[in-house]
Amino acid sequence: MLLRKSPSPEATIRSSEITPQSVFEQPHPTRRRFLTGAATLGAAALAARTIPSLISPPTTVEAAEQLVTIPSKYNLSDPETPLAKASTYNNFYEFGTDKSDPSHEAHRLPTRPWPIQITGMVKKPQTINIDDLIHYRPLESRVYRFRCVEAWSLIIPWDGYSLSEFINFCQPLASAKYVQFFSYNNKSVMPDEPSGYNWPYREGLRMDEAMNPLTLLTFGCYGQVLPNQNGAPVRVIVPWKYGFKSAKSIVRFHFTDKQPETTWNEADGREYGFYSNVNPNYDNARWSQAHERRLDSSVFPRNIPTQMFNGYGDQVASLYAGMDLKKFY
Ligand SMILES: Nc1nc2c(c(=O)[nH]1)N[C@H]1C(S)=C(S)[C@@H](COP(=O)(O)O)O[C@H]1N2
Ligand SMILES: [Mo]
Repeated sequence: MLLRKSPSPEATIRSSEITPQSVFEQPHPTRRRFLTGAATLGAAALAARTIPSLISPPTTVEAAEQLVTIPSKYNLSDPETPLAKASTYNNFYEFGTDKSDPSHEAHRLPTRPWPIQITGMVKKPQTINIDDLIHYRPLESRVYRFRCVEAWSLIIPWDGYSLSEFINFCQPLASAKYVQFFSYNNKSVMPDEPSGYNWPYREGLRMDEAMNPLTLLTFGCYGQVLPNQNGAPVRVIVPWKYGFKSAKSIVRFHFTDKQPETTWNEADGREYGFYSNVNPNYDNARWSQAHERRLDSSVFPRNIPTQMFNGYGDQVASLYAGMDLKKFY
């Protein structure tokens, strides 16, 4: 096998400590199900990181089972957006442009088998499979602020590990300065994919952004596998940038020395810059970005002041020292 298997979470945290701690810190129904699951599976199954739901992937949120995750130091204490909201109000244009389209259409996405290509400026280009990627490192549950350019925001517990761990596995050459993400693209399961864009969906990060420990290679949310509409079986989450930087359903990681093309920058470079850091002082061509609306079970006005870097300035502002963020928007 190409990927080295992860040490189990028990290597650093005893299984007896994992569940009570995460349930205590993040009480919600999913974690309570996790408790039940852990009791049924037992410590041996947990140690082997058995994830039955990933072998035959669920097609609905209700059917999705939990992932085995360990708590993270990156958690926010803000109240979480209900899963029912986070999984029914989505942007996943390949499945249609209405916010409700992906939750109706994305069940067609075939999430197994799911080969992932590693290409470009790496020591050795190769293809790996999703299950080896999931098992590579213990998954952390990280409650992140997530902010879309259209000014809605959510608080979501994402499950994954730092993208940096995977990039180190890829062994990029020293000359590689960027990593580009390619999403799955297949007209036969995406009949409503709008014309006027160059598919597949592409996004990218500068290497130091990609290596920042906050950038999450994400396999689940709310303690279960990602609903298809949220980017199953693997996506990135870049919490200090607008949502479109967080590419869904990734099939290829490409390393390059040139700033890569991205779908939204190509579609409208005036509105969507390569960097797209959350910035209340810099407006999108059509909207003010100064305030946001927290997506919740009821409709709220756009009355929350947006924070620079989505509130993650302590961890990421240094990446942009000396850069004019109005020029590099
Ligand atoms: N492949 C792909 N990834 C994508 C998109 C898309 O249309 N296609 N939309 C982006 C946008 S605009 C946002 S706001 C987020 C939404 O993620 P969520 O539906 O999990 O909240 O996904 C991003 N990733
Ligand atoms: Mo977005």
